[in-house]
Amino acid sequence: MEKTAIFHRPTDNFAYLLDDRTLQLRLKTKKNDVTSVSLIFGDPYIWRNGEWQFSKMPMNLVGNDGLHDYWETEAFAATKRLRYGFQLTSLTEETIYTEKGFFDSIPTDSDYYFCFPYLHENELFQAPQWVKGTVWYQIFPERFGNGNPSINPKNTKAWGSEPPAVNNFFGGDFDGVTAHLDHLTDIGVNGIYFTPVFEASSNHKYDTIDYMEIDPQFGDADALKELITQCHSRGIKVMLDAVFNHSGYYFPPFQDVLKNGESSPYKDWFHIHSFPVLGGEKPNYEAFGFVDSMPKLNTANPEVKKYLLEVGTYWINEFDIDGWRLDVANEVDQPFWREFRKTVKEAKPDVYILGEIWHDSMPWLRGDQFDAVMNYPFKTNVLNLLAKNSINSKQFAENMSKVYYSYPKTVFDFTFNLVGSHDTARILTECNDNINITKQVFTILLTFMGTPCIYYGDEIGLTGGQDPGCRECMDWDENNHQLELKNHIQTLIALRTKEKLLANEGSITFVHPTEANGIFGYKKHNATKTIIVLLNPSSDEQQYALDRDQKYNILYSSGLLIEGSNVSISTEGFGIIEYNL
Ligand code: ARE
Repeated sequence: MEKTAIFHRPTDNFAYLLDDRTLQLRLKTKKNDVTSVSLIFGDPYIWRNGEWQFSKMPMNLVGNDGLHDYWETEAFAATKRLRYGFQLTSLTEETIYTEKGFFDSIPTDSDYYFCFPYLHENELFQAPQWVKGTVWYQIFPERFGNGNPSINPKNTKAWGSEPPAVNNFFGGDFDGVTAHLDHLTDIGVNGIYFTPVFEASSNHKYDTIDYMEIDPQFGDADALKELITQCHSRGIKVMLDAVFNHSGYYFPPFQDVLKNGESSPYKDWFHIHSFPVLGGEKPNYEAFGFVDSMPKLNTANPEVKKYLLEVGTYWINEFDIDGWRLDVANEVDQPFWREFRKTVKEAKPDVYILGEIWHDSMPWLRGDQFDAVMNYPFKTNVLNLLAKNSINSKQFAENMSKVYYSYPKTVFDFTFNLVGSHDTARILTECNDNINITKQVFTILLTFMGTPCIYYGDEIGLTGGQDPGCRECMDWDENNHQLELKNHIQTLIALRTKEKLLANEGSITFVHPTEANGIFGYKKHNATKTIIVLLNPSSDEQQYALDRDQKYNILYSSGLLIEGSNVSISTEGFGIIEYNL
């Protein structure tokens, strides 16, 4: 047995509450090494005749990431206290794994074991429940709809008359969004995530001038209130973007520092290395990257903190927004986010907090900071397989498993999945304009665990490369829409809305392909049924054997045929199949 590969820790993705008496436990072992695992567990204080009293139960092998197997079980802690260890068996060996190391026989003293001292209900990871039923739609407001030309910024170009550039403006605004809410209802989305809307000089508005004001090119407070009211009456939630890592160059406190140098009362609002303050390619102050027009805010400074926390509650209290997306979230100090969470949840207990983090985000998802992060590893994996062909479906299943098992299930249920955004090339462009492959991508996005987000225009087949190419004007001429893609997305959203297992109910296990680029997918299951999502990424027709003796019902498919228990899927096809009816 490869003991160096065996790992558990009584926290994070390895041990977490499902409710106040149930702990989900995971163990990692070398792939194909251990043949069975049992959990040894009990209350540390229950002893008889000088021996600790424990129970034993088998753990399930639930997945693998190519290097490791993952074992899982749910331990019921009647007294809310738990000590536990693992009994592992391989073809040649048996061992007991505890906090104190490996043993040949079961230690009889509870002190040896992993310790989960007490299951406190308030330590259960809790994100707003409504998010589970949400399909987000991301809007870059400068480019969605121009509903009020009278507030166009200077030099506004005719809508869509030229490609999006770093500095051009097309006059998108709130009225333009309000006017097109039917489009959102028609697709079936029920949440809007707006990139920044506060006063700023650029077209993307990530360079805030005033966090308490709407940018005049988007409208006034009444226009935003009207938009939010109309969204709410249609059951659409609204999330705004909080850019707290840095301000814009024209943020008055930064201008004051530029003007008054060391004597500015705002000098500690930023991270200034020396005076006079100098911008350029390597500014002498901290910034977002080295972008001198985005000076980094000192979020540990009590005055900055107070100001930004007020911003956090102001838009909730005055505009009734439902969520905050936090820009460059991992470069802001975590104590600040802890206070942010407390403050905004006091203002609105079910407000949603989404961090923008592209990497492993466990530290921010322990219940005291964010409800979710933007799942860019999901996007990378889906695109590497289907669009770029840089991994095969076996690696896809392994990579996805690795991401999935690196979070508690309770956290992953809320992950924010995306396949493109204002920071990436458009999905259809990534898929070389291949509609079938783009349909496969959306099949995964809209049936996977987590909350999906569609970037405006992707549903009608807009194209474009990296920023700024991916920020073109929404095309409102239906003759230009890719209806096949739009219908596909509508169908999947409708299916997801009707069938909760396709959204975030139940559990997921991955279908690992038998061949390098064979059929892959995942099963979503609860106590009564299983739904299996299968995709063929290869350039040949492929077969997959369903479990025998089941009655199958195809919910939605393309290029799929079932004969007996054998599924054939043509190239670029997919299937969503339900069984155990
Ligand atoms: C502008 C131009 C670009 C040019 C850039 C450099 O448009 O063409 O390349 O300047 O000078 C905003 C605007 C951008 C703007 C940028 C700077 O939207 O258009 O770029 O400001 O002025 C990392 C961060 C992540 C960040 C991305 C972009 O971790 O937080 O980079 N995303 C947010 C927003 C952006 C926004 C900003 C931050 C700044 O969503 O829209 O940009 O407020 C990896 C790394 C990630 C990295 C990612 C992308 O995989 O792991 O950490 O994200 O690549 O680069």
